Amino acid sequence: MYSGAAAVAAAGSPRRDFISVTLGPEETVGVGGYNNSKAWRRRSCWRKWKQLSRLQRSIILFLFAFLAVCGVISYTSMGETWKSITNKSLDDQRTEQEIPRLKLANPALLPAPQKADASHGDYAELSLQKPPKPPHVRRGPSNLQIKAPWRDTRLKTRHDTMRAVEELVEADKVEKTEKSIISWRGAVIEPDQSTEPPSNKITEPEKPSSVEAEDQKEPVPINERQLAVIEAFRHAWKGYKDFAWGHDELKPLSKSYSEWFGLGLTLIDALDTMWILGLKEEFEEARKWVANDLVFDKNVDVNLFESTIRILGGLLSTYHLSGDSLFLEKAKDIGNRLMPAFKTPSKIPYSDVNIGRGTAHPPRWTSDSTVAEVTSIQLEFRELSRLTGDEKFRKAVDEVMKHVHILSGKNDGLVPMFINTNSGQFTHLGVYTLGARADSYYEYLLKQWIQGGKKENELLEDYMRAIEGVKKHLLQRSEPKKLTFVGELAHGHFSAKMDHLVCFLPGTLALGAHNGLAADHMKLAETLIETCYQMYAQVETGLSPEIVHFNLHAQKGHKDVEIKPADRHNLLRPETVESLFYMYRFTGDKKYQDWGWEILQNFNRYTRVPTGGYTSINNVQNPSNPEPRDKMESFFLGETLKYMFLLFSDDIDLINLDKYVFNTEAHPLPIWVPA
Ligand code: DMJ
Repeated sequence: MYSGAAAVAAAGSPRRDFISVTLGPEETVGVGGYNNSKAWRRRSCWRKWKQLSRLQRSIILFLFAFLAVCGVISYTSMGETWKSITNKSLDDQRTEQEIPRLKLANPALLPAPQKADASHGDYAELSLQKPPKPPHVRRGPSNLQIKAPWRDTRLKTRHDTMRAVEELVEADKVEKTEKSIISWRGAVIEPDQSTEPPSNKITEPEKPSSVEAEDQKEPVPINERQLAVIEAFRHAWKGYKDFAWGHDELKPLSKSYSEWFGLGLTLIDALDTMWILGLKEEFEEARKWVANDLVFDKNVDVNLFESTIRILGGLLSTYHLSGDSLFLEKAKDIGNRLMPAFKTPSKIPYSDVNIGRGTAHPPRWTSDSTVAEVTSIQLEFRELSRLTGDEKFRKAVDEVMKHVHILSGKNDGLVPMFINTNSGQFTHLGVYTLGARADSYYEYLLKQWIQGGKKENELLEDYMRAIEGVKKHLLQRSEPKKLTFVGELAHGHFSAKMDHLVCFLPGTLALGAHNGLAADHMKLAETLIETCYQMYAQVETGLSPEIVHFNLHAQKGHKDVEIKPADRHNLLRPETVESLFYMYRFTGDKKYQDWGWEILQNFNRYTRVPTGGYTSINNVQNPSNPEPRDKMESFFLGETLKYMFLLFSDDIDLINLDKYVFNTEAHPLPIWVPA
C-alpha cells in the first residue's frame, strides 16, 4: 500500500528517463532483491512508457480506445441476452407456481381427499414436489379386473402422476367454464363442494384411509361368480333406479317405493358396494344424487340405530373408499343431527330423533331402548370423531358402553334386550338371545376393540365373558344331524329357537380368533356356520326362514330344522353370507364359497323380479309360490350382495380384514392401528 508519503515528480519535464520517488520505510525492501510490490511495478511501467516514442504511445492509446469502444458495444448486447435469460427463468418459476394454483382452482380433477389440516391443505404442492399417492389408487375396486380405464390407475407411477399434473394445466384451460369435474371412479365433484378443512377441531382430524400407501401387487382378476354378483346387483339397481330412485326402498312388484325415513336409504346403503364392485356409472349417478338431493334438514323422525348403521356408516365408508369429501360432509351433517338422541336422564339414547327439529324421544309405548340399538352405533360415531376431531360423538357413545359394562342384570355376560332411558337399568330381565334386540351388542364389543387397536380391555372382557355365557347357556345340538345351534333363554327355560340374525356369530367368532382370541372360538365358528348353512339347505327353496326351531329329539321323518308358519319369510338378509365370507377369508376352504354360490342361485330363482329388483318372500317352503312380499330391503344391496362378492374373491386385500372392520351394515371402516 502507499503509505501516503510518496511523492511523484513527473510534471514539467518533456522527457524523463526516470521518476523520482520517495518511499515510505515499509516499502524499502533492499536493492537488488526481488520486489514485486504494486508500487514498484507501477514505477517500472511508467519508466517503460516514458521510454516509448510519441508514435508508439499514440498507437497504444488508440488501441486502448478501440478496445474500450468494442467493450461497450458487446456489453450492451450481452445485457440483452442476460435479460432474456433472466426473464425466462422467472417465467419458468411462475409456471411452476401457477400449477398449484390451477390445481386449487380445480380441486377435484384428481379425487379430492379430505384435507386434514393446513399441512395437508395444499394438495397441489404435493403434486409438484413429490407426486402424491392419488387416494383412489389404493382401495375400493382396485383389485378387480373389470375392463374399465379407472382400474388401471391402481399401480399409478410417478410418471402417471406427473402427467396428471400436466393434464391438469391443460384441463384448466378447457374447464374453466365447466362447473363439475369427473374424478376417478366417475364421481362428479362440484368445485364449490371441494374439500374444506373441517372447522373447530379438537384433535388432529384424519385423512381417508384410501390415501394410504398403495400396495404394488398384481390385481386379482374378477371371476365368474363375482360377475354373477355384479349382474345381480345391476338387476337390483335397475329396479331401484326405474321405480324408486331417491326413495328408501324399492317395491319391485308394484313398481313403486316405500319410505321409512325419506332419505334415499337404499341408495346410500349401496354406495360402497358399487365402489367395491367397480360399478363406475352407477356410483357416479348416485353420487350426484347425494350431492344435489340428499337433504337432512327435514322434519322427520328417524331411528337412531338404523340411520347410524346405514346412513352414517354408509357415508363414512364411502368417504374412506373414494376419498371424496362430499361424503364426509354429509356424514358430519347427519351425525350432528342425531346427537339430540343422547340428551336423556341416563345418557342412554332414545330410539328416535327428529333430524330437522333436533328433538328426540323413545317409542310411544315405552321409555325403553333396545340394547342392541344403543350399543351398536359406536363404530360409526367413534370414527366420526376421529375424522372431524370433534370428541363429542365419541364421548356420547363411549359413555353408553361404560355404563353397560358395569350394569347389573347380565347373565354370564349375556345382556337382556331392553334398557330404560330414564333409569339406565336393564328391563325385561331374564330373557337372553343372540338374535333380534341383542345381536349386534356382542358384535360391536369385538369390533370396537379391533377398531381401537385392541387396547380397550373392558370391551374385550365383556366380549369374552359373553361368549362363555353363550357356551354355557345357549348352545345345544339338534337331531338328527347334531347341528350346534344358539338357542334362547327365558327365565331359566331354554328354547331351541334361533333367528337367522344369529348367523352373524360364526363370522364374528372367526374374526376374534383371527385377532388372537381363543382358538376354540374358531372351532365354534366352524360348527355354527354349518348350522346356518343347513338353515338354507334343509328348506324347500334353499333359502332360510327368518326363524327356525331345532329338533332336540330325533323323530322319524323330521329334519333338524322346523319352521313355524309365522316365521317362514325371508327378507334377503345377509348374516349367513357375511359369516361365509369371514370363514372363507380365514380358512380358504372352498366349501364356503360353494355354499354362498348355492344361496345366490336360490335368491335368483325365488326372489328375482323380472322387471328389476329382488323381493322379500313370505314362504321359503313353497318353491312353486314363495309369495313375494313386494319389498327389497336396503341391506340386500348394502350387505348381502357385497358379502357375496367378497366371499367369491380370492383377494385378501379386497377390504383387508387387518385394515378394515365392517360395521353391522357391512360398511367397512378403517382400523385405527392396523395389524
Ligand atoms: C341389518 O340392518 C343389519 O345387519 C343389522 O345388524 C341387522 N339387521 C339387518 C340385516 O339383517
